[in-house]
Amino acid sequence: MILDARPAKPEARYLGKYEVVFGMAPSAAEPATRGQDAATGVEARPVIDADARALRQELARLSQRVERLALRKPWPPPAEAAFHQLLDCGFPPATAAELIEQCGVLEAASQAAVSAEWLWQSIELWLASNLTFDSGFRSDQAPRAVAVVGPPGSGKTALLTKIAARYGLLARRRTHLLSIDVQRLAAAEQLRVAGSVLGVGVEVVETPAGLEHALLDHRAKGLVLIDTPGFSGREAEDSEDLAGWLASRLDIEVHLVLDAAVRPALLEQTVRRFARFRPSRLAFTRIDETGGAAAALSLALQCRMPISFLGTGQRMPEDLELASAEALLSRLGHRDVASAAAGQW
Ligand SMILES: Nc1nc2c(ncn2[C@@H]2O[C@H](COP(=O)(O)OP(=O)(O)OP(=O)(O)O)[C@@H](O)[C@H]2O)c(=O)[nH]1
Ligand SMILES: [Mg+2]
Repeated sequence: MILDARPAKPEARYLGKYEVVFGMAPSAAEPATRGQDAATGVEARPVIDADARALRQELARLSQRVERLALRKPWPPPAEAAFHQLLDCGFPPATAAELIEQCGVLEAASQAAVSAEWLWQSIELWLASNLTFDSGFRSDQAPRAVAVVGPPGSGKTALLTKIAARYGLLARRRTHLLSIDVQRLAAAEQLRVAGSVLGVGVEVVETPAGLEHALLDHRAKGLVLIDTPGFSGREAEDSEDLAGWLASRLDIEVHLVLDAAVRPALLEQTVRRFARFRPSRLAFTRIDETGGAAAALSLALQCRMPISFLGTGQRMPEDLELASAEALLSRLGHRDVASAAAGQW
């Protein structure tokens, strides 16, 4: 994964234009030290091979991107300045470069009269028209069943309870909460507490078959919300049944819940890891924390998936927003960055 990527400092420019730090995730390296599975004594080589293959593919993809960046011709000064401001807002270098190249500012930027304001408006316009925002709850035909999936601690349960309050309770829809998180007792307990505060039924099941039965039992409900455990990279096997079942249930809207404060390269990896669940939407939490909007915008651009909700704090249900271009762009902080840099142009 990329740990850091930024334009090289002046004193290191002789080495290259960009400084990129790569790292190997501990999950990929750990089985190699064990060598054998402790329980079975079987060599753990297939896992290592799979991890190494994934790592090689990841490195090849990343080096292509870095090469593209390093080989690019310098742009006219206003476009270069906008590129560096996008980096300052938290966009990864590859996405920032893609934005400058695609949003149509390059030709105009070669004319001396182009203003910083005009450049930013063009970038904003391009972003707004190339991203999709869709919670599934805008129309009267709200989804009947919604599931949240994602890595541990990304804010799934909090998001689900906010949806239950806003689109269940306040919208006067009969709502039921389901959880398939039986290993972590605290997780089910968290949902039970939320259910009792909201006055909404909560049921904890152990298997996808249990979910199937519960959905049948509650078919008369207007909204059924399904919470799932946070699966880390090492738990791919544990999540297989659930992933297969959710992928096959086209009537359930699956939202991949991501912590927007996480490094963009890690978020991209997570999206690939959760592709097996066939999520149809991305929801971003911790947007209230710094740098979240750029990560969310750039990830949605990369994986071309609609953004549904934004978690903007810990209060329930106030800190839930429908995702929109305005909501994310207003949190980029780029106006401040641009006005700070205006003197240089
Ligand atoms: N600041 C902030 N905190 C949030 C937000 N969403 C969730 N949190 C906090 O993040 C922590 C984890 O949230 P959970 O909803 O329990 O996360 P989870 O994905 O269900 O966690 P697991 O079930 O353990 O995988 C809690 O303390 C939440 O209050 C958000 O939008 N902003
Ligand atoms: Mg949870």
